[in-house]
Parts: sequence; structure tokens; C-alpha cells
Amino acid sequence: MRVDVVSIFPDYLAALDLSLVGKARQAGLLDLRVHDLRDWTADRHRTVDDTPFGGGAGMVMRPDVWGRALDDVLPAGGGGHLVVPTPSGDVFTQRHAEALAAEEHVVIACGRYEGIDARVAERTRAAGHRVSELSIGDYVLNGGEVAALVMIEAFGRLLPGVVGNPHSLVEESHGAAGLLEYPVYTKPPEWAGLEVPEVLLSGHHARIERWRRDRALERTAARRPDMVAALDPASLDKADRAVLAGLGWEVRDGRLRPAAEPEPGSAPGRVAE
Ligand code: 6GU
Repeated sequence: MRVDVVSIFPDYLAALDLSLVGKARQAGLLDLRVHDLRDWTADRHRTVDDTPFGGGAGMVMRPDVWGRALDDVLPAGGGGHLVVPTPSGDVFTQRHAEALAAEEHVVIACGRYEGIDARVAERTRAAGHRVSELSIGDYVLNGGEVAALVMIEAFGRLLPGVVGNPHSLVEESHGAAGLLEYPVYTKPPEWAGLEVPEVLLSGHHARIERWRRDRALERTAARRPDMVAALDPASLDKADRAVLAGLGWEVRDGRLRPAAEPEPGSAPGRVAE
């Protein structure tokens, strides 16, 4: 897979030499190239921004500079995929990471200031490329570089051969099960007066699997009720439903919903006035 990142702070992307992504690059699984946007400026001051038409605070990145940069790094004739990190984009999820990992060539345009002149995305789409404006969450960063790091790490580890044991991708949070991952433990079995749950030392694989599933359900219900509500009831066995019922969830009209609270005064045996 080829990835080009364009930024006015290319050094921000130095972290991509490290860890798993760095190894993927060295192994030739990821052809990652970082560019300095100012290489495409045309003036002595290497200007990349200007004041916004219509007024308002801050500066906007110039379309002419970005246009030249993207003409050079996107595939000629269309068919590329431009990712623009921006707090006003769709929220980046594991589904986006999976889709990006399947691409041949992705270009990431890191904006700073108040963002990039909107004509850049418009012209890039008109040239036959896909353009995805993506946010990494509901908070504001000063630029797209950290978001680019987040996205590259998320899709980079999904490239075939990057994660040593592909099984570790199967059960993780935000995977196919739609649940957060269960808590994990390692040696020593007793530490700081705290013991590893007995079942995990039992060697009883079915019981261990059930325990992990229960903890995943509990954790997801406590931290991410939106994910519980999105579960497919067909993916739940009897034990799952019992755990969820104990946490206040029931299947109604083919969906998981918080168990209906009894109306005050509607208890059996009581007659409404
Ligand atoms: Cl992708 N960019 C910026 N500047 N801020 C963000 C973001 C992206 N995602 C969340 N906040």
C-alpha cells in the first residue's frame, strides 16, 4: 500500500518510523512518503495561507498551493483516495480503518489554521478521486497531523503481515463482535494483594470463553450503551441475553433496548384510579 502525507510540519510524522508502522515500512508492506506542503509554494515567503473571504477569525489554506501538491501526489487520471483530517468530518471508526487498509493508494492532506479552501476537495472529486473528510473525535486539534498518525496506525496494523498474530485482530474492541474487549491479565498471578480471576487459571477453555464474553458484555453496557443498542440480537446466545437482562437490556421488536421501566402505579394488582 502507498500512503502520501502532505503537511507543513513533516517532522510531526517522524513517529511513523517507530513501532509496528515503522516495521511495516522497513518490510516493504507500506510505502509511506511524507511531504512538506511548502515545497509547492511559489513565493519567497513560502506562504500557504491567507485571510478568509467573508471575514472571520483565523487563516485559510490556499487552494493553489494544495492543488499543485495534490496534482503531484495523487495518481494521474483519478482513482486515488484523498483523506482530509478535519474536526468537521465524519467520525473515523474501525470501519474506515478497514476500508482504507484495502486501498492501493491513500493521500492524507493535513490542514492547519481554520482549514483548507473548500474548492480543493471539490476539484479533487471532479478529477475522479474519492475524498473523505474525517474527524478523530469531538474535540479540536491545531492541525491534521496527529489525526493522520491515528488513522495510519489504525489502518496500517490491518495490512496483511503487519500484526504478527492475526488472531489478535479478531477479538479486539470494535471488531466484528461489536463489543469492547474483556479485561486481560498476565503473570504474576498475585500482585499488590490482587489475584487474577480463578477461572483464567483453570485451563477450562469453555468456562474461560464464557467468562470473557460476560465481562465484555458488562463493560460494553457500562461504557458504551450505544454499542449494546447496535448489537444484532441474532449474535446473542441465551447466556448473553441473560447477562444483558441483568444489566437492564432486553430484546424488543428485534432490537436491544433498555428494559422498560414499570410505569408508576402500574404494578400488578394495583388498580388505576
Ligand atoms: Cl481530524 N483535525 C483537527 N484539527 N482537529 C480534530 C480532528 C481532526 N479530529 C478531531 N479534532
